[in-house]
Amino acid sequence: MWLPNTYYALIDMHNAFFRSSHRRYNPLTQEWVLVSPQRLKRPWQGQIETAPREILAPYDPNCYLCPGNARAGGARNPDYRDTFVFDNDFAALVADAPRAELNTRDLLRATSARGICRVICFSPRHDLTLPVMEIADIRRVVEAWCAQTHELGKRDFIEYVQIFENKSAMMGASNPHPHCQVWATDHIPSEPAKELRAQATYLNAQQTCLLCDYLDLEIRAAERIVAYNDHFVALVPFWAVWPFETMVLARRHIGALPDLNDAERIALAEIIKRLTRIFDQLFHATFPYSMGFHQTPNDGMRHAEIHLHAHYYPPLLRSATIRKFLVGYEMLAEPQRDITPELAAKRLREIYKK
Ligand code: H2U
Ligand code: ZN
Repeated sequence: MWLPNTYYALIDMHNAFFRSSHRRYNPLTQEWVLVSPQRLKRPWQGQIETAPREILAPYDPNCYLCPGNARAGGARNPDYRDTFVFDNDFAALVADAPRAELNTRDLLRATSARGICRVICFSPRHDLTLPVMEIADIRRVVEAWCAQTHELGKRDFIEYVQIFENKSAMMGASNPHPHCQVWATDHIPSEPAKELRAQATYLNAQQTCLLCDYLDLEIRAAERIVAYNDHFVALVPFWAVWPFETMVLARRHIGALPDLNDAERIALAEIIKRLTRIFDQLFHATFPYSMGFHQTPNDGMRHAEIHLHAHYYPPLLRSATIRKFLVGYEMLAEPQRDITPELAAKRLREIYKK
């Protein structure tokens, strides 16, 4: 079936085209995803399994993130009251790595990588998670993200500050104590670099921002929006790979976390609480994900193309125990999904309404 160029019109998601196998394009990565909605003959009628929530104590004497406890590196945490930031004792990047550039016929290439890795504890409470924290306390976490971005970003050798959170053991988090990581590097890593290239190409061609335009289309279509407030929108992107993948976009065209004004910092805290609550209610369990922000590099260039956003990549598919793996066809050929992004967004949105 041939589809007309839909640049000015919104595409009709109820078209037969979208009920059968098709590919969707991710303009941020310039990659494709295979969507197979016909494989979902009876969506969501299967049994929903629930995993019992782990009951945690507010303080765990064996936790290396709890206040007053010793860490593996030998340091002892202070008796902190809200957020706490420390240098990762097992940093993936070091600031004094030897500098070199190796290249043999463009086939064997290596370059030095220097950086600073930190851990941010969200709360002194071992048993809290973002969805149950107060908005005022999540706002302190937002402040820590802004402050770390600013502080590490202004170091002369740092070009990019990546903030990310691995939530739950399924995603590789080493500890349930609420925390995230910051890796600041002397280079722009591959994922943000890919997105920056695509955003710059779009800006050059259209003279407008890719994500401003995308957000405008999504607000008008309304089919993939999960939650919103005055300053942020959470949506399942048209090109989502993970079943309940979500993006949080700033409504204003800003590039970096420190650019957020007071109202936006509160709004970011609010939408994070709302989205993570929706996630936890979906399968009545702690919802695992990896999330992180993409923001302006600190390489001294202007970067008018970058629009601040967060990606949430959750692996769960049908229940708290059934997860999606990117294997087989996805490793060898292209990512694939069954449930459409529209259906995923509807399920998430309806949880909020309840
Ligand atoms: P993850 O849960 O996402 O793995 O983050 C925890 C980080 O905490 C991890 O990178 C660090 C690990 O290196 N860590 C310390 O810095 N000190 C410790 O005592 C244990 C863990
Ligand atoms: Zn703890």
